[in-house]
Amino acid sequence: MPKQTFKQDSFLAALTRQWQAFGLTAAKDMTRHQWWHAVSAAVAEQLPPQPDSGKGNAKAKRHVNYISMEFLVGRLTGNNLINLGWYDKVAKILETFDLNLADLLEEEVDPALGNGGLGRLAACYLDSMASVGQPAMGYGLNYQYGLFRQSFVNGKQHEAPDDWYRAQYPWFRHNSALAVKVGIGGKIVKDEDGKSYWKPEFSLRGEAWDLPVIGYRNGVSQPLRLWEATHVHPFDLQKFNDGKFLQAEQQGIDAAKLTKVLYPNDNHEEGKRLRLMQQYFQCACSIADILRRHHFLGRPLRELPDYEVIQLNDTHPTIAIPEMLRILTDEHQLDWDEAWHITRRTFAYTNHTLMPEALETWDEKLVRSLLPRHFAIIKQINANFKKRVEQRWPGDEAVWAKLAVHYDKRVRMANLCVVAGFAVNGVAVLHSDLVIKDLFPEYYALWPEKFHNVTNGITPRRWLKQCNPALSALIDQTLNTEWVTNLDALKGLEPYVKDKAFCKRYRQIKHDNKSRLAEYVHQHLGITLNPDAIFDVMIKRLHEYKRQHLNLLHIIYLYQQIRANPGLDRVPRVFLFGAKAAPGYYLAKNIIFAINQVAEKINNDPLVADRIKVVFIPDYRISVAELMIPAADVSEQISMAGKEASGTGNMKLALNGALTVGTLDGANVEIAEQVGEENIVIFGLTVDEVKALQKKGYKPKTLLRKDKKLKAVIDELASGYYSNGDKTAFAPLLDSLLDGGDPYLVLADFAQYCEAQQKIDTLYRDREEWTRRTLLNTARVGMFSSDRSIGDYQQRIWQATR
Ligand code: 26W
Repeated sequence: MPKQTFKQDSFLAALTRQWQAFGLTAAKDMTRHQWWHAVSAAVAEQLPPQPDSGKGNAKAKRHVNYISMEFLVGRLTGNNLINLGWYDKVAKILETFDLNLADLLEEEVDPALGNGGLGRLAACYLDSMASVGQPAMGYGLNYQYGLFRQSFVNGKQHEAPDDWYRAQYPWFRHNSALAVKVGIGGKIVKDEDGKSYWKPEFSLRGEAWDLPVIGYRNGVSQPLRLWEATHVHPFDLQKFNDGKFLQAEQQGIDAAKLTKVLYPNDNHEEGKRLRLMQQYFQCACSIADILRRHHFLGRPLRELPDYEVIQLNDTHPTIAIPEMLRILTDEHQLDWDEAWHITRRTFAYTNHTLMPEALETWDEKLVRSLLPRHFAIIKQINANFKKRVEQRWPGDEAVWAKLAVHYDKRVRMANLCVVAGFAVNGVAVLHSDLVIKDLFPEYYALWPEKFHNVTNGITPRRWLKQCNPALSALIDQTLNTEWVTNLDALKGLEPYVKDKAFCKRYRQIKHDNKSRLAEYVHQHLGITLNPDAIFDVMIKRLHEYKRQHLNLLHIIYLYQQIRANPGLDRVPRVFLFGAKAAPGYYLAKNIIFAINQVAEKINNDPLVADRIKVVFIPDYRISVAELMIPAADVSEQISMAGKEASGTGNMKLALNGALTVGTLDGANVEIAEQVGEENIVIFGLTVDEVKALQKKGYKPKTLLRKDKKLKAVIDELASGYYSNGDKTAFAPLLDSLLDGGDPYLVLADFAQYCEAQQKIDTLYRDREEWTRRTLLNTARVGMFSSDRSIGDYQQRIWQATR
């Protein structure tokens, strides 16, 4: 496809139409926010119409349908300008109005349509698919409220709704012609021929809102299609005609609630009715759309898997599988075997977590009442599969109890994906091994060919080019090659570890990025940071398994050391946190509170001087990540081994020249392999050691008796020292570590973690050696480009023979 050319005249004309629409008389009367809106809308207007038919895709290259409940795309205007190659041109035009483009871009509210890693990964993958020329559509939900806004009130997390004004978002194209009707509830009835079909109780309307996903300077733009639930007026004609207007309207109001809000859970499933309705609504709209495109192109149904693949981003969109079967059998009159044959070659499933509490299962009553026909289909799948299991493990009820799709009155979504899909993948080598060994060993015995690994990746467009312009410019000048679409080219930086002038510039850029973050912190929190201190960054959702509290215990330990020895020589360190806790996750919120209370004490203790600062940046989101990542010296990746499927923040931080302190978990293992063991600080129990310890019986209290330093830390937390004398303030946290048995082995890894941190301190003192090691991180993490991940998906899953 030809590159998109920027037309200055049309852009200026569009800009004029924008301020006129605001009711103003001149461009200069626009507020900054209006300017951002006008510029974005004027650029959006210049994009070509988005091909949604997928006409270009041939059998040789299947079209990808990436269905995900979450897409954390981040701010779009800057990113789209960069990918289009129009950034400088637009910046120049704005200069003639005395405006700075970078400042304007700060006006954009992040579309926060996701929780954490899974949602951000989906956004990186859309960027890469467009950039490498993989025809694709993203399918998701257009939530009115994204992830809640976080603030701290007396150190405690406070949640406010995130109304991101989607109705006015300039990048949306509303595609009203694509509305889909979706039934819910009701029952199965028989027609005259004795054939049963589904008669829903009521229907909703799904309206398509498209965001453009723009490939990097290749003229490609493909849609991310987000569905909004609305209703047809009058909603219930029967009631309406009976004069029950309000009642008729009420159902409509209920319908529109469906896409109101994103569930703020990450790695915790709640089994809520509205959530299942959201899932089904999204899947029904998306499957209808995929089939509409397929029919439009005149392609026979049985060839669907030759042209289309549906990638399920975790189990959240699993209900798409019975929906496909329902449409093929009930609406297209295919027999079961044929429908099954089509379906099982179309769906592929990515697993993103092994946490038992995150694996979705649904109460059969709920499924039956909302989706009676789908429930019947699931039972059919289950019955057919049971025969297969019976052949392989005759009479073995224990195996069936594990493998069944429907068992004990519950429907298990992960099992449904494995049984009905052609591929299952984990998201890092270690995690994919555990998927086979711990989660699905029997399925692996049945179908070894279904199982794959695709190690996660991140887009270099947003996570280096955009967020770290100074480093990008240095790389441009140094390498003189297009590294943005070929991240392995960063290897070319390796020889520069010996180039003093280069290293000085690399170090200076980090320093400048730290100053930029310090300015933000000062402006928003009134805390002054020293950019010569080590910036130690921990950014990710708040969860016990990620162990933000391990970081906290070490901070307290350091603080105690300084008090015991006021002359202690430690490199000044700023501990920065960014994390949201699910509103119902009591313990996670208690950890936030503890960090904030400890921060308060330490930051105001004159004895500490500048040696430790603790800053919890509120409302962590993509735009804040873009500020923190380029400013990090140290990257905290300290989950209990075996629990973090991959992590992607680890990749972003390493790429931007932070040294990882981490456990051998998720993609840390592969990062260590790439950068070399001297360029990463690994500590802690390995997966095998974790298993062995848990088998042997782990007693945190025994450990506490042996480790005096650790005991002092725990005792001080419990003493009221950080909570104005309130000894119960951190009881949830302390109880989980002690009486609760410390399920994530925080205390067990404490000593090694402190050693690792001491090593960082020592290393940092030798500025040249530090620079060498961080530069080798930047140079050697090219394989974590999401372009490589997409290549792996193509090769191992999407384009593999079926
Ligand atoms: C049903 C509630 C729920 C919601 C979200 C359960 C599970 C999830 C996600 C699967 C959690 C998640 O975001 N997992 C993260 O996925 C990333 C992308 O693969 C990985 O890098 C992270 O390690 C993993 O925690």
